[in-house]
Amino acid sequence: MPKDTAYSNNQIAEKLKDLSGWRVEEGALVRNFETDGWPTTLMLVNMIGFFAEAADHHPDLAVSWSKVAVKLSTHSAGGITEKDFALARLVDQWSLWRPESGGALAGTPRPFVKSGSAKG
Ligand code: H2B
Repeated sequence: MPKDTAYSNNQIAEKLKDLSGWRVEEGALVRNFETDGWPTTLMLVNMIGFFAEAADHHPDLAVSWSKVAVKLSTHSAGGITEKDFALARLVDQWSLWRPESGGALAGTPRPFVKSGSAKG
């Protein structure tokens, strides 16, 4: 399957099994995050923005004080493609990353970024 071809609903449902936290809404892959406030929200937005630009694939972001909603679709394909799944995996991997416990890095004591509810 070329990476620019939109997946069928069945293919998307199958691939979502390996990507918990994401859902399909209005033809896009969507995930919500919650943060401990505006500074963390902006850090998260910038991190996603960095990957998006490096990848040349850009999500829609809905940003409020302690919430970031990430919406991924491939405009040129008119649907959800492997590009969207690839970027979703990157966002998941790094937005929820924390240092391993017992390692050299203590990790922030703040709530920082966590998975948000589907209601936004
Ligand atoms: N992002 C998304 N989400 N869909 C696209 O079709 C798309 C994109 N196209 N980022 C890219 C940029 C294209 O416009 C450039 C020229 O590569």
